[in-house]
Amino acid sequence: MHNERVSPPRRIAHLDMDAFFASVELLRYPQLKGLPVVIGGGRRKVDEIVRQRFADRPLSQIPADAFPLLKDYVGRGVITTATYPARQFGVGSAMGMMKAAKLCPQAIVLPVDFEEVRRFSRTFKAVIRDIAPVVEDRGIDEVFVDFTDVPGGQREGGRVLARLIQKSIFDATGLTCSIGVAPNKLIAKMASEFNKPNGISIVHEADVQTKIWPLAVRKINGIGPKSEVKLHALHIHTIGDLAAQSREWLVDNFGAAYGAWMHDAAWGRDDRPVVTESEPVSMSRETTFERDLHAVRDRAELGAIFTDLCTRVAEDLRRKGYVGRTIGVKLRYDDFRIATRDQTLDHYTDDAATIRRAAGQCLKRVDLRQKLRLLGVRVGKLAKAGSLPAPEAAPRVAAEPTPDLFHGLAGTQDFR
Ligand code: TTP
Ligand code: MG
Ligand code: MG
Repeated sequence: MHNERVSPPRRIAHLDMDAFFASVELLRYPQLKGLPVVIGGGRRKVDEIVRQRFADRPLSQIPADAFPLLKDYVGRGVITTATYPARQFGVGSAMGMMKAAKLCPQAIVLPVDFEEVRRFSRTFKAVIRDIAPVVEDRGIDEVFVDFTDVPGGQREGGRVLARLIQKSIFDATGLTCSIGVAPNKLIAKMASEFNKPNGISIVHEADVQTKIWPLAVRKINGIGPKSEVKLHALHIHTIGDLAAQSREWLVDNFGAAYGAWMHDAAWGRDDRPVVTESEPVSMSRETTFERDLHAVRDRAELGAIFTDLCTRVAEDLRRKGYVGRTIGVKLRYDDFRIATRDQTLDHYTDDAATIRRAAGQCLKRVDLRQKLRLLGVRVGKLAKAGSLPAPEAAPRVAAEPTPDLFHGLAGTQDFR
């Protein structure tokens, strides 16, 4: 046949920003480049003091030795991320700050600036969309991009386009990222980590044995800590070990769907398309307290935090243009047990008072005798704010007081 069209092979990129929250801070404080810096602690108070002390000069002129250090940190915060120089000391995401201080006492501690981080997140994604339109949002600092039909997207397996995107993001923001380009999302996601930071990694189907099989099973996005434990118990450690098992055996041990998926994943098979507009399923805010709090003895403090969480979820909804119908709470007790409760309303809302009232009702259904470490508020069953017929769109609640547990603060006067 003379007019048979051969479609180009699928080339999917996964792009992930390098040490994202920390890198955003380094744009503000370039004098800290090359130093170990960790993001954590949660409040801007610390560096506000530094800023006030040096109010006479630009931020970039504040001496590096004026910033707070990890060794002086006292509290229960965890590290959100760390610069690559800090990672050399074994410090990284999710590690307790006091523990990290033992590994790298000289690291500088900065709080996260969510507004700034979100601003850069939007900017780098817009830069990518200008170059390659098929982009799937995968969170604050990462995306999948379909290179297949983008002009130049096939050159050198995608390396040429990846380089262009890297350079364009750097020119627009001063931030670096790492990109993996592969036949599918599953492999691209792993590949973007191969040459971090500021790296590009190209993987072809024929490279699966050499580049993917030596990796730990946990590197497959979708194999979590529980499955890892079970696989280890079965003497399966690498992806290659997994690929060596028959599909039937995996199905017997892990169930029809998961077992078959694991087998495909180990062989690098994944047909999922890059989905351009992914709608969020829910929005939530949660906070871990500086010290454990008790529902009665710390009523005022808990109530204030609770109100603040509801207010912030409501702000998130409005900023992103969503309304939701299921309101939920999440608690973590001092022994780390988690409790969640939710309630579905008969209308959609993005109203802080409505959310607080429903969340307050959920709280009544959990045991509050034990001290709490964490409190969270979630709004689910989302819909686009403009997409609903009139009666569905939320009636705002009347200004009647809200009876609930932290009653010292209940009521609408809490809303500023
Ligand atoms: P990651 O992309 O996982 O990490 P990173 O960008 O800091 O570093 P890397 O170069 O290895 O990609 O996460 C992106 C941001 O998300 C990170 O900067 C901070 C935030 N984050 C958390 O808030 N909590 C977490 O547990 C993790 C892992 C990240
Ligand atoms: Mg990242
Ligand atoms: Mg990431």
